[in-house]
Amino acid sequence: AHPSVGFVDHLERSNPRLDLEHDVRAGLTATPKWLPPKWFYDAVGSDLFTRITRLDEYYPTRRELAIMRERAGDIAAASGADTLVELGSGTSEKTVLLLDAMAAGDSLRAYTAVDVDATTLLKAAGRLAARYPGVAVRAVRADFERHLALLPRDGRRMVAFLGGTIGNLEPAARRAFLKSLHDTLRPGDTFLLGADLVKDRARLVAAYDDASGVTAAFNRNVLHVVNRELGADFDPALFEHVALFDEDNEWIEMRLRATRDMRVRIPALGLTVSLADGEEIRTEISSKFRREGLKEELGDAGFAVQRFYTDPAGDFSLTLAAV
Ligand code: AVJ
Repeated sequence: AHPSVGFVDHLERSNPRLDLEHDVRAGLTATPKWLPPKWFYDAVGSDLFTRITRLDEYYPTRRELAIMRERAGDIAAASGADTLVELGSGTSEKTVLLLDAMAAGDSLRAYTAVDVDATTLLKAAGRLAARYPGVAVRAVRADFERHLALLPRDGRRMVAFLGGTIGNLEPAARRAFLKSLHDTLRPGDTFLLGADLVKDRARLVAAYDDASGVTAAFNRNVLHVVNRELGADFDPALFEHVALFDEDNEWIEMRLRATRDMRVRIPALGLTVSLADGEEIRTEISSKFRREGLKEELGDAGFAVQRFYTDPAGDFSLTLAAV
């Protein structure tokens, strides 16, 4: 990382291996079976996700970037922020667009990147520190569902949560997240939320079941992770990738469907899991939103929508909300 990047680690005493053991035991002994999406993202999974963002069918990344290109100046001005805090920072180009707009308005003083992965974090923060001399760049290793209260509180902050990642949270977890985020902000601070929108079913499903099978590989990768980390003997090739749109909940569900009866041993858990032919493991939900629903959910958490932006096709949204 760049020498001027301050690093704080709130996950120092956490134990990802224990978390994985807990999740896999809970999810694979439940009916129906499930695994949390956070375990997709080892090095291979992160690389597969990058490839997903470049697929023709996967519009969210491209659309969000288009909105940002068009609106970063307006967002920066409307927020009045001098400090950007980005949750799940990744490596994004979108951040640079926002920071450039804040810098152009002479308001940029600090940037804090928040992510669970130290490597991603330090790479991103290092790059930005070099690009914006004089700006205080911090890298905070933290879990956005647990450590919001520990984020640096100085400056007039805009907290950005982009990419549609909020869609991975179930409604109750989403409410809790928005509430605890609101609790840590002060009047004058703002929240910038990227959220995917409800649209034509066929396009939604295609975005999660691309013709070249990259998303299928991404989905099966969670089984490779469980094999490697917990010594399990899943045969990922025996699972079919399933992506469907749940009309009632308005979310995409990804599942892995067993194509025969099987028993899977997971030595680290002293557990053997039986799957029947056709049985599915739910691996992800990705909620799709409507403008009114976003306004209501943000309102319930104490936020007031200040700006709502979409791309020309109305595929994706950015909402700027005041505390
Ligand atoms: C990174 C959570 C925004 O839900 O669209 C992409 C993950 N899963 N394809 C999404 C994902 C399958 C993505 N998010």
